[in-house]
Amino acid sequence: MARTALVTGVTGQDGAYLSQLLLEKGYEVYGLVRRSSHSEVDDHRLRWLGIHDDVRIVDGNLTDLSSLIRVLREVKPDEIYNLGAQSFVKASWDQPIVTASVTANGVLNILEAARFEAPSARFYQASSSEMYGLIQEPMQSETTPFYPRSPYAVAKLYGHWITVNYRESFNMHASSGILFNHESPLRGLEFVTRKVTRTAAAIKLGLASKLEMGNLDAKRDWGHAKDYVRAMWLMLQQDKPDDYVVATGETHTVRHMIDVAFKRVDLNPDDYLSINPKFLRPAEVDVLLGDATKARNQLGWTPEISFEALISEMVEADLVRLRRTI
Ligand code: GDR
Repeated sequence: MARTALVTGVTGQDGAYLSQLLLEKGYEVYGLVRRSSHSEVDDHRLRWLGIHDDVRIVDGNLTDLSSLIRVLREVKPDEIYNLGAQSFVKASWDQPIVTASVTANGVLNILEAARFEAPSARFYQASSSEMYGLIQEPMQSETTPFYPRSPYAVAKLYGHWITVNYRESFNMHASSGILFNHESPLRGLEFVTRKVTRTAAAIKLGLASKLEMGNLDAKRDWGHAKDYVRAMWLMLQQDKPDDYVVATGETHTVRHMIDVAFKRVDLNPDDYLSINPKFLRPAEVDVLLGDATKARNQLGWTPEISFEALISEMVEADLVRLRRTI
């Protein structure tokens, strides 16, 4: 019998790559989608990967407990991957209550639904390096204290701890993956890497003439989403649930990332770059650098795609997509 997985946030970057991985492994994959009255399912990422006909879409909403109970009763998953969230850090200052409802309380809702309807399902919570915020150690591991710096990060911290608590209280196989930034051609345009690779490609093709940015000095540990979804799956294959940092162990400034992207199209970013304060944040996370030793030792996980290869792939994909529009 094929194993069954339920993926929340299936239309996002990680949902798409994780679904692809699970389908390759022979799973039946169900994707939770919140439907609104005026829109079709936004499955462009699933289409990009050619798996839109293979993922079974089920309607539900992380803020609606009864919808989650219904879905789990129908799907009876062996594994639940909770990737759904309001995931844009900057937007969490504009919509802090929505962020708390989905990104924090949504985790409680799906854990409650799982406790009643699928108590033996294995559960993955998408936790975030943003929880380290104002970093308390130069390299962040599972034992580094948290110091969240945005409504988003505070909400993720709740999601992390309620997952740990349900594991300890109800003996659930619930794991939390503390993933550092991970990117790909399927990254949303609001995030910094994709904004930059898309703009570099657009300038190269004569479709744009400037790049307006926020804080260029911020440093991030950027990996490839395809590598990171493999770590999610590995966590749920372990005998015991646990928490794991997933990171590359390299950090780069936003400025350096811009240089790498523009070099790929033989342009000098200084000819186009300016700072627009509207992209600055009320409180910033200056630097993140992850220590994934535990994931390496216990899961056998190592990232395979380098930072340069990642940015290069993203610029390349944006050139392809934009050329189609000309
Ligand atoms: P982040 O990702 O907040 O780290 O969270 P993002 O790509 O939005 O920002 C990274 C850093 O770049 C700086 N920056 C800009 N960011 C954006 N979006 N736009 C700009 O113009 C810009 N200029 C500078 C930011 O200030 C920041 O320091 C991501 C999300 O995917 C979260 O959901 C996830 O949990 C974490 O990564 C790990």
